[in-house]
Formats: sequence, C-alpha cells, structure tokens
Amino acid sequence: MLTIAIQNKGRLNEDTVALMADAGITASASHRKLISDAKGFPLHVLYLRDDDIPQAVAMGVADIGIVGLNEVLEKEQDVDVAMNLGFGACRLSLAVPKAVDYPGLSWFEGKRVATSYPVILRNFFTERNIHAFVHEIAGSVEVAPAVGMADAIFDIVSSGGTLIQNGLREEETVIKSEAVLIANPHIDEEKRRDLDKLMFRFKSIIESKGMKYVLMNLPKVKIDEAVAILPGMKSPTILPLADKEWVSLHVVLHEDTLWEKIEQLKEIGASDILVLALENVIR
Ligand code: PRT
Ligand code: ZN
Repeated sequence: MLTIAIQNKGRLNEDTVALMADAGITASASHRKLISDAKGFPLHVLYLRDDDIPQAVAMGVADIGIVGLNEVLEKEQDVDVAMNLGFGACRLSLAVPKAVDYPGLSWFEGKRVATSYPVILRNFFTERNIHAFVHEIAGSVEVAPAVGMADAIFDIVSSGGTLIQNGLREEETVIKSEAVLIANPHIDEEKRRDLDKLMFRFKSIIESKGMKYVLMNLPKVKIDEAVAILPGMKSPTILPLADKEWVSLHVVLHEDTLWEKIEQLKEIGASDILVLALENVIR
C-alpha cells in the first residue's frame, strides 16, 4: 500500500487535505498522530514538517509526498516530480532595501544575502558567476537587512506585502513554485499502478477547476451558429424541447471565456441561460 507524506500543519496542509477529499480520500483529522490510514483509497498518510518530506520520500519512508517545489529544489533529494497540483503558488525572489539604486545582478557581488534557501541561492549565483555571501537563517529573513545582518534577502514571495512592510523591493525572481506531488523513483509495480490511479483523480479535479456547466434554450435554426461559437469540442449537447422550434443546449465552458461566449450566444437568440458549478470532468 502507498504511503503519502503531507504537511502536518502550515500553509499547504489545508489545500492538501481538501484535494484528497475532492478525490474521495479522507485522512484522519488528528494532526497529533504521525500516521493514519485513509478512507476511500488504499493509502497510509504520514504527517511531517514540509522540510522533511523530500527526504522521507527519497528514503522510502513514504512512497509519495505533497510539498512545495521550493523545498524539493532546496533539498536536492532523489525524487521524481510527478505532477503540479495548482495550489501553494509563490516565487523565490531576491529583494533589496528600497533605498538601493539597483543596476542589475552585479549589485550582489560581495554582498551578504540572508535566506532559508541557501542551496537554491548558491546554485543561482554560481550559474551567473556572482560572488556573494549566502547567510542561512531559519526564519524572519525579511528583517535581516533592517537589523544589519544582511544587505539583501532571498525569500518566498506571494502577494509581496511582507517585502513592502519591511522596506524591501523585489528585484529578481529566481524560481516559481507551487505544491507538487513527488514520488520515490524506485517504487514497485503495484505502487506505481496505485500512484497512476491517484494522479488520474487529482488531474480530473485540477482540470475541472474553473469549469462551468452551462445550459440554455436556443432556436433550432441557430444550432449551427451556436456550434461555431463553441469550437474545438465534442460538445455542445443538443436536446429537443416540447416546443419543436427550440432546443436545449448544454456545454462545459471555462470561466475565462464564460461571459464572452454567453454574450455571443445571447446575440443569436439563446435565452434562459443557467450556469452551474461543475464538480469534476473525468476524461
Ligand atoms: O512547519 P513547516 O516546516 O511544515 O512549515 P513552514 O513554516 O516551513 O512552511 P509554511 O507552512 O509557511 O509554507 C509551506 C509552503 O507553502 C512553502 O514551502 C511554499 O511552497 C508555500 N507558500 C506559498 C508559502 C507562501 N505562499 C508564503 N507566502 N510559504 C511561505 N510564505 C510566507 C513567506 O515566507 C513570507 O514570509 O509568506 C510571506 C510572504 O507572503 P506575502 O504574501 O506577503 O508576499
Ligand atoms: Zn518548513
């Protein structure tokens, strides 16, 4: 049976548990327990600090794990990134005090940079032939310049609010990150099959995010025009109505184009348009 390592508390825990729940898998709610059995899928769930997840998966203590790509890159453990999970988005950036007149990366030559991600930062500077001093600190990286511990920082940025609050300005984005599913590269055939099943569930959920189920009434003579507005799909579904002049049209639309398409359909005579939340698209 597969063992999955997930964050025991913190930013990724809630979205991880929610993704598993959407996939029909309930893990025990008790965060005090280190390991529990899931319901809805043959799975042990191991609750760890995010820093320990890449190593736990590389060692085979867990077969798979859910963790930020930033931790995977920092820990340099032998794990495969199986898929992106669409939450926990952030970036790792270099930021400087706002008073600095920043000419470009060369500014960092000889400077002290505080970070909790020394491996990623050293690799970045080495690739660009910049000689800077990388100071590893465990937390509150963003206060390091103000207290004189560093000239600049390298840290996780999401909205950018924390940087502004601390009088810093983001100058270089080094990596973009999000939560990923990682796997031990050496799992056996049976576990690989279970992993494929789990990924199939996760992919269906992620792909259906932002999709809406739309139904409307349409004059029968307008079917061809409606199909032309909704190109490149097997849908729409067209169903007869009691009134022979009209049909019911059903289609799945992404919310990015939803209103544009609805306006076009209205223009050709669609009416009584219902937009419904869509839970899952299983292809
Ligand atoms: O206890 P444990 O070690 O498990 O947790 P942790 O404290 O190390 O990590 P946690 O729970 O804070 O974050 C887990 C993961 O969430 C990170 O590794 C990232 O992959 C992801 N993530 C996404 C973030 C953020 N967004 C984020 N904004 N992690 C941290 N932040 C912090 C950042 O460090 C900074 O202090 O939020 C602040 C910046 O936010 P903005 O919005 O002001 O820019
Ligand atoms: Zn951590």
